[in-house]
Amino acid sequence: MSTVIRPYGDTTGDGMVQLSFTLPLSSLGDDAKLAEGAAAQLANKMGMDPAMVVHARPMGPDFTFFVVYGRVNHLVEPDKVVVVERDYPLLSPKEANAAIKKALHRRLVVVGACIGTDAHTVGIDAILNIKGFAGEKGLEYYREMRVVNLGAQVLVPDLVARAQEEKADAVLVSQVVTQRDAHLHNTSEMSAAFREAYPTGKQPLLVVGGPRFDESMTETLGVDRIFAKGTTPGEVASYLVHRLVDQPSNVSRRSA
Ligand code: B12
Repeated sequence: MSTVIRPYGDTTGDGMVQLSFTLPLSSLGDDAKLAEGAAAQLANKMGMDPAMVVHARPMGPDFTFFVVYGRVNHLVEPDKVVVVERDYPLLSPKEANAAIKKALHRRLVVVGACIGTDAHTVGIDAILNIKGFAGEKGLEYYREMRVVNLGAQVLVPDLVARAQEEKADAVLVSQVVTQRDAHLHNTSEMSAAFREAYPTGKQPLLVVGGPRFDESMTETLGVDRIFAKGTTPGEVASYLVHRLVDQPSNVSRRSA
């Protein structure tokens, strides 16, 4: 039988949630009451009842940031939640190296970059740099991988050209800035450029990552895999081995 749960605030299942947003309204001086009323109205329309404005802070003369606390009646059905599960085994660096050596007889080539105007390199470096992330070494530590990290603000044509020059097996792209869906537009542009530059079925494995990606959007964005926040290098290395070494069709499409 499926279970339902509700948010927890003061007592179990009381439905209390907290919401924050900004409205283009002044809350300075006499404007304060109207601005708070507008915030409560929005929260009411979103299903919060009662909606208590617990914080209102002017953001300059014409904008106000609000925090609203209140009750919602929506039920959460955990059984109906759909998530992208890891569908490959987690390997140690030793296991990954051994699998690559045995199947490819050469090093697996990984080209990484942060594309567009995005200068947030900490995420891609966490995956690629030898020092790694969360206690795991990055892909540079893997003896059987050759990592080319192009850094920040790489233009898509330059990424494609370098991937071709390096004979990349996999291209790893990071996108952290999400303003105006830049991460989605840049990723779609990148995958389209690879489709155009390579013969069908010969392009490198395209992997994208960043904290605000929806992992289920691979088809929409034209990439093979999406990694979201909290990804560790070991997960990425294991995925690359799974796709490029364990699945023979992928090996041949790239070694041609
Ligand atoms: C550090 C930082 C910076 C540094 C970046 C330094 C650097 N060399 O990277 C500096 C100061 C330069 C900076 C600048 C800016 N920043 Co900034 N920055 C941050 C901050 C504080 C931390 C990001 C970070 O390093 N996280 C740690 C890493 C390890 O986490 P991660 O990126 O999520 O990566 C993990 C996963 O997502 C995943 N992953 C990520 N990429 C990839 C790729 C692959 C292939 C894979 C497999 C996995 C993967 O694996 C990683 C490990 O688990 C965030 C806020 C925050 N707390 O997150 C804001 C933030 C990202 N910045 C922001 C903004 C707005 C800016 C600026 C526009 C500010 C400005 N007005 O100038 C500029 C933009 C510069 C530019 N051109 O990109 C916003 C973005 C908002 C949005 N909606 O897009 C944030 C969210 C802050 C905020 N709350 O407003 N920033």
